[in-house]
Amino acid sequence: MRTQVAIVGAGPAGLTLAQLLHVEGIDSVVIENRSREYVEARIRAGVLEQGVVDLLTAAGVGERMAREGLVHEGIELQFAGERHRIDLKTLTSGKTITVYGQTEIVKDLINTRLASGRPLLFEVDDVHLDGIDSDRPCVRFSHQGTTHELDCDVIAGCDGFHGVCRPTIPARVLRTFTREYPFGWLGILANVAPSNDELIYASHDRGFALLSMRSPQISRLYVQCRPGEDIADWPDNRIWEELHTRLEIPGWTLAEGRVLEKGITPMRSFVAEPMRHGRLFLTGDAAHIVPPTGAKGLNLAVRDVQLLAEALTVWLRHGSETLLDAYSTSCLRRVWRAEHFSWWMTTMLHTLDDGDPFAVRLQESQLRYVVSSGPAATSLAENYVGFD
Ligand code: RFL
Ligand code: PHB
Repeated sequence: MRTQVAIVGAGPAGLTLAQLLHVEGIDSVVIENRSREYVEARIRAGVLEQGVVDLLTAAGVGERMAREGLVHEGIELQFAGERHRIDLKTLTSGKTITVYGQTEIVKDLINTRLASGRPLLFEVDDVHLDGIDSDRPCVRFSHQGTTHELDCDVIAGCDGFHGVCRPTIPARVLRTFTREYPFGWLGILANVAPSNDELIYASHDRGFALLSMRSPQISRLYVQCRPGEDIADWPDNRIWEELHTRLEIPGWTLAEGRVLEKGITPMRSFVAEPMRHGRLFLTGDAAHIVPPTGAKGLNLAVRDVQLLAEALTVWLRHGSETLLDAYSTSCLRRVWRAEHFSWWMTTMLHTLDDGDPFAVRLQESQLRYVVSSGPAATSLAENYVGFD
């Protein structure tokens, strides 16, 4: 087998890259180690920056998103029992965010890919990269009992944090930066209309809570928990009790519904530099992780592949490597902005394990500053809606 771009991983990064390349008439093969059903059911992100919505729309995958996505013009920050609206649209000269599940984006991208007739292989095994230091890289894998060698011009490592691409880069050239947080998020999907029109990020002395949504009928809710907790210790009534305590304010109650899905996510920050080695280009979670508090992970993944698709198009058409050479540096600039913003939102909103009273007062002061100072609110807003 031979292609121009071998894409490892059919998450948002790999599938979006495949579509952007297809629009430019560039060949790719996408290989994914999980099943289509698994990939389409994995509940994760929900908030899209406007620039990401615009990119997906321009790439021809925005039709259902335009119909079903919920455009939000603001978010709410809650602390000390009071809610404060951050008017994203006004503070950013008209930018908004769209609430549309990652599962739905992935389904739309898979349908579009299959309709294009270009290859997308699920349930591949034994993926190995060869020759990333040479100009003849190759991906070996097995699929339905047959082993394959996929020769290509470049490999896009879009295989997430636990993938095989990043570990292929020699340790001596890769520098990694990590921060583990002493808490996790327990998330549920519930069959109930969202109790609020906009997202609520709540700081509470029992821990952070977030009200989000997937549609006018489905709520997505999170509570801060301890890292590595067993989900079995969280029966539904315990989750609802914490959500009521942390989210409710006088005159506002949280409606309950049947829990459709629940899971615990650890919280970490991680960056690998550089995002390129030879003919291997890392994208999305394969290169960086942010804690979900800033809603940046999926957005960063799409922004990476936007740059990569542009760089590959110029190189494959005209032979110029300038953009490819700039890829890692250009991505990392945006990545570190998002890393800082996500860390800042996380430390401002979560209860820290040691309950250090000095840190608690600093958090309160920071929250009051954000909701009472125009420039501070604008800083949050411009980071939240994303930079173009
Ligand atoms: P993915 O989605 O992990 O996809 C990688 C794909 O590669 C496959 N794979 C392999 N394929 C072939 N061979 C191998 N050896 C392979 N190893 C792995 C995997 O099966 C998978 O299909 O990475 P990608 O594409 O970079 O996308 C990143 C996003 O998924 C991630 O950043 C976001 O979900 C993070 N995130 C959020 N991001 C936002 O922008 N806004 C949000 O509101 C938001 N909320 C969240 C989140 C992530 C969460 N969790 C569960 C981590 C909320 C949560 C709870
Ligand atoms: C979500 O809807 O899953 C969501 C929303 C905002 C976040 C993280 C997750 O910051």
